[in-house]
Amino acid sequence: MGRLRYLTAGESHGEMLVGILEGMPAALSLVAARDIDPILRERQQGYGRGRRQQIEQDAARIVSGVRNGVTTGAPIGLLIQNKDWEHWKERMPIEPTEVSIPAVTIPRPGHADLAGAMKYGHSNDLRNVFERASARETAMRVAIGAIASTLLRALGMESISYVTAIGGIGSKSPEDIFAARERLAESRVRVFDANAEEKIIAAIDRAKKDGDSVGGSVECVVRNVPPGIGSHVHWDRKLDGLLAEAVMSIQAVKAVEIGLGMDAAARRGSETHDSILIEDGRIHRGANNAGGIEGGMSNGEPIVVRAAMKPISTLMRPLPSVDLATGEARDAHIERSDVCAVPALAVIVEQVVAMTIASEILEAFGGDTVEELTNRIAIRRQALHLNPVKP
Ligand code: EPS
Repeated sequence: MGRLRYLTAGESHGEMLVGILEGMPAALSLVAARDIDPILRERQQGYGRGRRQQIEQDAARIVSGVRNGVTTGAPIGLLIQNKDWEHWKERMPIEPTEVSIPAVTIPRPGHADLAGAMKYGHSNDLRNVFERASARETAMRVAIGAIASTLLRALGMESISYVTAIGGIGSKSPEDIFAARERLAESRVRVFDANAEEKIIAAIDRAKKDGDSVGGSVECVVRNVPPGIGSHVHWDRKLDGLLAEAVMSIQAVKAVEIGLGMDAAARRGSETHDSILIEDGRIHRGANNAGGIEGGMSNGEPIVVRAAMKPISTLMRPLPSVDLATGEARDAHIERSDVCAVPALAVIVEQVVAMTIASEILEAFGGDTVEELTNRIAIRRQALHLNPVKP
């Protein structure tokens, strides 16, 4: 369930995205330009993105809940302007208008267009569906997640996210991913493996030339998460379930894995479970196939979450569809879009994972100030320094 709540509002080509984050403790140092905007810029990166990312320079404006660079404990209000709105004012009016607005009536297979039209009665203009369905909304989720990440860092945690495959081309990760972090900043597709990068870029170029798109997969790791967040006692308190929901809710995500994930199905138990070892009174694990979660609770090992993204559904060489205005068979609507947004997905997954973990930390440890939270987490960590059993 968690103690952090948030809401987002806003359309892709509306005036702005709006967010409210409720439940952050007081006394967290928070500066948008330092803690949020660099991550918003990371979300805009990646080879294969469309022209929109050249128009936008996403930056968050904090409008409440922070005073003199420090959280007060009140709800944090956030705004992100859509620069592109300047070009869309006439097509996205809030007030009734006499100006005729061109309608989109041919749904794109894979997009929210058709299902949203059937649900909300928008078959006369699918824009009423896809403006909100657009992954532009993830800019606000990332801004809110960046605040959660700031809290996690203040509590001694660290996260990383990277691309593991695009268009079926896999990228290998080094042994120590945190030490190799710099390599991700140098990569145009957020991979560790420079050979894979070249092949991936060629695949994106080929897809673009063919009027097509590509998907891929990403991985996110958070280390130093205290043990015992989430719970085994009830289905809706399980950390893996909460992470799966948060990550699966990201636009275009079709699968979520924790630790070994799908690979565990083909293994024997002895090859799957992580031995429990003790050294100098400290418990540690032989491996981390569980991805840091056992019984729906964090076990102190790094949390490992993976997600798979389908290829973007707007195709410049469109698939067959139907014009909902006439009932005629037509090619699907074409809208400016990306060929590949998998590097952006990595950033988004990292921030929604941070949001879920921060929320569950607050649920488990309570605390109205960062200091209270820090002290309570320290007590939990102590609990694991077992003394070897003496007769
Ligand atoms: C996005 C902005 C959008 C798309 C993308 C995500 O910009 P525009 O529609 O103006 O080109 O690039 O949205 C989609 C792929 C989609 O299907 O809606 C962003 O900022 O992430």
